[in-house]
Amino acid sequence: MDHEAPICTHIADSYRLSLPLTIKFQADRQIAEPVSRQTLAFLHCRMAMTDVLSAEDIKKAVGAFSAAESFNYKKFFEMVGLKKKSPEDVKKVFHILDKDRSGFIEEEELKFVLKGFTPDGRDLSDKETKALLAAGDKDGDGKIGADEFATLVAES
Ligand SMILES: [Ca+2]
Repeated sequence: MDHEAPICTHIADSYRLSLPLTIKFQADRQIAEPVSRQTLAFLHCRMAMTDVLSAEDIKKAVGAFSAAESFNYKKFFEMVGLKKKSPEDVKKVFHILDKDRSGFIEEEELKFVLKGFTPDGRDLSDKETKALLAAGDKDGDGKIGADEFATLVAES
């Protein structure tokens, strides 16, 4: 990976030969050159949660924890279908939740984790946010990295 590549280039790599997307993008932009890896990385960083998970599962899972202080990440990840997804899909979800593309899900992003799945999702309380951070932050740096997120999902 070259050092100027965006953090999610490794995701785009697996889509480099994704022809329909490439052609559609070129048609939209009326350009002839091949779409760069960076551009594809950008497009895939902008993926919607419903590109990875079913809208119905998301609705059910988010709905199940609509009551204050009821959030249970283990049940949520299972209900939303994330637990049975491939490591690549789990990484895509991680990157969608990493709104500022820092490469980590920070406490502020965790608070809005349900909104990351659907705009209807409620904000987590400070207590729920801290509990989720404590569960996911294995190395104690106060944020959740991609590997920590994968572990959190696997544990659920
Ligand atoms: Ca972040």
